[in-house]
Amino acid sequence: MSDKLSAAELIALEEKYGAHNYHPLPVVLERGEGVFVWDVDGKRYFDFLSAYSAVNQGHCHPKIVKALCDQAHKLCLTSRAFYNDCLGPYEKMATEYFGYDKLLPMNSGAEAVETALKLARRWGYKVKGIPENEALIIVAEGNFHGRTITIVTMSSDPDSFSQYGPFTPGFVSIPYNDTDALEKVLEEKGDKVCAMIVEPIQGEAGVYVPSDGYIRKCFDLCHAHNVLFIADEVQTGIGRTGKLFACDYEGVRPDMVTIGKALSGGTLPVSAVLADDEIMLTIGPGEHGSTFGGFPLAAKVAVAALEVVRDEHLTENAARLGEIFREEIGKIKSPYFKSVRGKGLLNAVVTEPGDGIEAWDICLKLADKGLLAKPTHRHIIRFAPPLVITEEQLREAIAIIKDVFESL
Ligand code: IF1
Repeated sequence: MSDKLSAAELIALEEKYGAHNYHPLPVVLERGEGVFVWDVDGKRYFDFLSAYSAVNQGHCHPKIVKALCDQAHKLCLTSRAFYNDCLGPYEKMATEYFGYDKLLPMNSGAEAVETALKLARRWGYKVKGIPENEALIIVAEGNFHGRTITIVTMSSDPDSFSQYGPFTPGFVSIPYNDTDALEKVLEEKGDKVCAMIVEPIQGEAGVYVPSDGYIRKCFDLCHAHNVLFIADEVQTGIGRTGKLFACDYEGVRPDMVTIGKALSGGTLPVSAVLADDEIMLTIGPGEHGSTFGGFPLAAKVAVAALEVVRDEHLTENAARLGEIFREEIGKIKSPYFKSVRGKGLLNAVVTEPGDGIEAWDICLKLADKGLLAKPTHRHIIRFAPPLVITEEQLREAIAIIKDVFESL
C-alpha cells in the first residue's frame, strides 16, 4: 500500500480546507516539463493554459530552475532596506531588453497594475498639474487587471466586484475598441485625466482582439491630451502574442507597461512596471514598495527567463505557430465550433453551445484526450500553450482538438 494520496483525496482536501474561490477542472497535477504536465496517476497532458501565460518558457525550464536553485543556496531575500548584488544587474538587463529608462519591481501582476496607477496619479499631480485628488484614469469595459479592491473597481464583471465595495473613486469606464468614446471623454475631461490603462488584447473577456489601429489611435489621442498611455501586458507580454509586447504590432511604445507572469517563467511571482524617468522619478524613497519586490531570487530568475525568451526565439515561434494554429483550427467542421481568434499563441475558440454541451464539457473531453485548456465564460475556450512548443507538438495537439470537436 502506498501512502500517496489519490486524485480524489487531494481534491477533497482542497474542497474541505481551502477557500472556494476557484472551480478547477478535476485534474490533479504533480509534474511538468516543457509543454507537458503529468497528473498524479502518471497521465500526460499538453498544457494549453500555461498557467495563464506565466509558463511561456515551458514548465521547469532547466536554465530558469538552475538560476533559481543556485541563488536559493546563496541568498533569497534581503528586503530593500539594503542593496543586493542581483537587483541592479537585473534592472539594467531588463530596461535594455524592453527599452525603458527604469523598472520598478513588484511580485504579482495586480501589484504591478496598482503601482502603475499610483505612478500615473503622481505624474498627473506633479507633472501635468492636475489639482490634488481630482485625477481620473480611463479604463475599458471588459478589462481584467487583477483582484485588488482598486482594480476590481475598474472591472465591469459583477463576479469580480460584487459586494466588495465601497470602491476607489477616480475611474472612468468606456467601451473597449471604441476610440470615439475615448475622444469624447478626453475632450470633456482631458484636463483631469492622468492616464488610460488598457490590455492590447483582452484575455479574460475571451481573447478579444481589438480592430487594427485601435492601440495606435488610443495612444495618439492620449498624447494629444497630455494623458499617459499604460499598456497592461501582464498576459500579452514577453512574446505571447508573437511580438515582445502586443503593442509592438502597432509600433506603439506605451508610457508605462505592466509585466508579470512569464517574467519568471512561472517559477515565482515576479512583476514590474516599466517607465521613463519623467514618470518613474515622481515616486521617492518610502513612498511605495514591497517586502519581496526585487528580491535576489526574483532578480536572477527574471534575467534567466528573459534570456530564454530571447535565446530560444520564443517570440518568433509564437508568431509562426500561431498562424498554423488558427489556420488549422479554422478548418474544424462541427456544429459546436464557431470561430477561432487571437494573436501568436494567445488564442480562443468560440463554441456554439447546444444539447447541454458547453465550453466546460468540451474542456473535460479535451482533458480526457490529454490536452488541458480552460473555458472563459460559457462558450469560449482559451488555447495558450508554452511558447517552446514545436510545430510537431502543435500539430499533434491540433489533432486532439479537432478530434474532440468532430466527435461531440
Ligand atoms: C485569476 C484571466 C488570465 C491579467 C492582466 C493583470 C493580471 C492578470 C492582463 C493580474 C491576471 C489572471 C489571474 C487569474 C486569471 C487570469 C486570467 F482569466 F482572468 F483573464 F490570465 F487569462 N493583468 N490574470 O490577465 O495578475 O495578480 O494574477 O499576477 O484567477 O485571477 P496577478
